Amino acid sequence: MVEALSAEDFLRNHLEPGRPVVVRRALNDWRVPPPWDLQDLKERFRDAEVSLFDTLFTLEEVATFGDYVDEHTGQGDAGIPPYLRWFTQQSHDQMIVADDAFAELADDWSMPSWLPEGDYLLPPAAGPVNASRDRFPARGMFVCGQGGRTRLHVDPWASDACLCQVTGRKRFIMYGPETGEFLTDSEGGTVDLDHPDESRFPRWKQAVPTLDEVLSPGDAVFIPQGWYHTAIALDDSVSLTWNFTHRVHEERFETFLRSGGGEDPVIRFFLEDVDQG
Ligand SMILES: O=C(O)CCC(=O)C(=O)O
Ligand SMILES: [Fe+2]
Repeated sequence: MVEALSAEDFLRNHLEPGRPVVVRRALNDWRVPPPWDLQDLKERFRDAEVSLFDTLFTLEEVATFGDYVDEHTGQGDAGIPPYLRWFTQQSHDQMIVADDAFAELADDWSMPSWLPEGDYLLPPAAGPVNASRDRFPARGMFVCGQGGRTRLHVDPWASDACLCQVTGRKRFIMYGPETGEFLTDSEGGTVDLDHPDESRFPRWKQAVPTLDEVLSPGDAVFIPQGWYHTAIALDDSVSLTWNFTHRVHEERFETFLRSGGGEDPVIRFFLEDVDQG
């Protein structure tokens, strides 16, 4: 956890070696600094269609933004609410997109200053890009009521990720790639830390998290590729997040593409757009 981070420090000590970091008050210079008001977002996006997911990435339901906020926030009930993940376009057949909402919010925020401005392979871009304006894979607004969670997983596409906390507190727990032998089974399953199946993951307790922090509005976290992570909303929560691959990880990305990653619809969406000029 750090209070400030330079671009050079981030590149050398976090992005290149793949080390996570939470940066406190990383978002204070936004035109609209966090906390963002969930009721205000509800007024703006009330009738927009959004996708609701389970505690991982299974789509469960389509709702309106307003109905989700009315039904699943503000109460702090005992159950686990569905998780609203509203992604901008990242594949050709995606029906529900957050592009209009992101366009409307584009002036309000920007990527943390320590993230690279350019030299990305994913999304491929010659010049500078910013997740507040440009498409990135898994770029989305994530909303969930208190108690909502994302179960333990590793992000796809051999990519890194950034998450900006804009409303409420969220506990974020991360385990290094080397703990995979304890957290996964031979079928590629990952342990559910809320209901660990001891027969499938007999040694899961041997995995020790490297990072276990509560994000507050204004904090940002860097999630390096290969790190297992899980998140639990301690309050009604809103986050902005996106994935990316920078040129320093060219070899890793090429290996991913060669081993079948190039067939992934998200990868095709981003890489083909470039081919079309
Ligand atoms: O904030 C969360 O719920 C976790 C987000 C995340 O890790 C993801 O969407 O890949
Ligand atoms: Fe993730």
